[in-house]
Parts: sequence; structure tokens; C-alpha cells
Amino acid sequence: MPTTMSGIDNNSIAAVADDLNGDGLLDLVLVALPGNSAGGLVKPAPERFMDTVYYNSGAEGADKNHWLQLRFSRVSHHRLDGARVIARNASGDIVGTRVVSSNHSYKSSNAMRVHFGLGKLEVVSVDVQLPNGGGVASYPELQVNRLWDLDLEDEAASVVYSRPLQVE
Ligand SMILES: [Ca+2]
Repeated sequence: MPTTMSGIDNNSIAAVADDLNGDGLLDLVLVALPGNSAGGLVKPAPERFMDTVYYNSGAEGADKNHWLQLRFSRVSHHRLDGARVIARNASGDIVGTRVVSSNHSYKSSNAMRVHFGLGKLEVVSVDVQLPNGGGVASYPELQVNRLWDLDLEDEAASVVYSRPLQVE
């Protein structure tokens, strides 16, 4: 997307995408570190040190689509790191795959949860496959537009928060 459309004009060195305000739209945090590439020889202008947060307004239609966010409990971060999360529709077709990690960008980290953009789907099933033979936990019929907490010990799912589905 051209920066003239997105409004993103920052020369940042690191970025994290996460839903900061719980509306189901991924937001963007850009971290400025201008001295990193100048080797300390050039003194960057003060405004180049400003980090930037871009909240996703959904103005291009993303706010009409459904989403699912998952966080994980009763599992250590050590066991969770690298887990593969697979979302399927009612027919069993894979509609998305994510890998749980706290590190998706250079010099940054993020929460160990996952986000799926799901178009108009209203229900998905999810399998969480832990790395190194750690087992698979399955969660059938998760309603979308919710942040779910998935208990990986008991294979129980509970809603942390939800947003109403958009009616067209
Ligand atoms: Ca958001």
C-alpha cells in the first residue's frame, strides 16, 4: 500500500503489529532508532527519535471483516514459543496458520498471542500444536470477533472480550 494511502511515513527500524485497543484491527507501533545506521557520526534531528503508533481505523473496509484473537494459558512461554496454530472453517478447510512467537521484527517483541483476519466467517475451529512433540490441543466452534483464552492444559476456551458482528 502506498504510504500516501496508509499515512505511514516513518523511517523506523523496528515494528510491531498488535491490536492495542481491542477493536479487532491490528495496529502498528514503529520504533525510531536513527543512530543505529549512522554509526554515531551524524547527529539525527530530534524528530527522527519519535516512536509512532498508528491505530487502524478500518476506514478501507477492514472493520467490516471478522477476526479472532487467541492468547494461551497454563503453558510456559518456553513450551509455547514456536507453537503452530491452525484455524479451520466448518468444512475443515484451513483458513489460517500462525506461529506463536514473541519476536516478529528486528529489535522488538510482542505479546505471545495470535490474530486471524477471517473475512465473513463466523465460527472456526482451532488446533494448537506445541513444538517438540508437546501435543495438540483442539478447540471446536470458536465464535469470531472475540479474544479467547485457550487453556492448553484442559483444552478449555473462555472469552476475554468480544465485539458485535457487523451487520450489512
Ligand atoms: Ca486495534
